[in-house]
Amino acid sequence: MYTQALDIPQQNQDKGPRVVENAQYQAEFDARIDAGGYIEAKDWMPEAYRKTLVRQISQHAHSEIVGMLPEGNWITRAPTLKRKAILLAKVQDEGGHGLYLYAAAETLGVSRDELLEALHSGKAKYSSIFNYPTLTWADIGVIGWLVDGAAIMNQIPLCKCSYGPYARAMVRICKEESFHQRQGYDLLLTMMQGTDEQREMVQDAVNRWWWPSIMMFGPHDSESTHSEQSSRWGIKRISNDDLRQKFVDATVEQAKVLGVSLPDPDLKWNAERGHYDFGAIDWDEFRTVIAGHGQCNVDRLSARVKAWEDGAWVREAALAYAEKQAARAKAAA
Ligand code: FAQ
Repeated sequence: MYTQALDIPQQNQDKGPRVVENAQYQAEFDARIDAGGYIEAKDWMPEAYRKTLVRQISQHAHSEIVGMLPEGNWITRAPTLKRKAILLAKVQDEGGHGLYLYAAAETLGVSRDELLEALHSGKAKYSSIFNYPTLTWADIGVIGWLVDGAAIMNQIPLCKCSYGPYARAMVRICKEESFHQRQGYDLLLTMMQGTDEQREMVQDAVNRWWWPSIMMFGPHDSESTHSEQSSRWGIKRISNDDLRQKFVDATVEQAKVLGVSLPDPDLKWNAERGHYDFGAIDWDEFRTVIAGHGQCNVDRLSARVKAWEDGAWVREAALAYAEKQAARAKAAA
């Protein structure tokens, strides 16, 4: 159901006696990767490359649709019609990103049902960041500024990732994420020009979201299980730590313009490195969250499972309609 792949990628038919031919395919694949070229859905690819992409793209897709929940929580409470319309559009965009990404994963020979089953059973990961609660309206601005800001920093290099369908999906996603980041920053600028209470709300939200945003980039390079291989395959173009540093460097300046402080006493400019130094990350917290024990993991997953179950009639109706159309087309032929 819903599979976009027109057929099963070639490597699945090439098991057993055709090892020699696979070696030739492997050489062609390596040469294309080394030349910075793209691999397309119907090209031969090593099984491990395919599996890595299915893992990363599906986790990314899950993050987008789970990521709709913390902000969706505030649509009915947006303070003005303009902010409500912006937030509705943003949350809808995140749903769209999930759809492009599931479609990109499906080109690798997996079905959307399988991917969603992995999310619903807790087998598949989604981004740690979406397991934190949205307590005030300022959280909506801070998600746009910091969470979408971190997402863009991580996703721009993915526009040049070696797998064509993923890279192309990322181009459109990054354009939309850029609007998301700006609307968040604009919301915060407005609040910072308001009352003391509003400024305090912004500062409180920044204090709660800063460290989880820094964790979004994943473990230190030395602890990252997939980085070395993914970089060799041209999936990962910039390492977790380098992206995190780029994000910190850009964000400190934006915080100054906004007039908020960042909750890190060790944050200071290092002229020798030409970067901001920052404090130690609480990796225990990160590990707890990705193991399913963060503040909102249970709520997020149960909301997704409920949405899937409540939507069963839509999927059944769509299938029945498609079958009817196919039967009509056959009868007319
Ligand atoms: N959360 O070896 P690495 C968004 C896992 S989209 C949870 O370094 P890798 C838009 C990792 O999966 C946000 N798990 O892994 C939005 C692996 O576990 P596994 C999502 C994490 O893949 C905004 C293990 O740790 N973006 O925000 C996290 O090479 C606002 C070892 O890590 C993407 O998915 C984490 N933060 O690098 C939506 C971008 N970090 O699979 C709504 C695409 C690491 O072996 C509202 N993904 N892990 O069980 C990537 O770029 C990469 O997958 C990384 C991780 C960089 C996230």
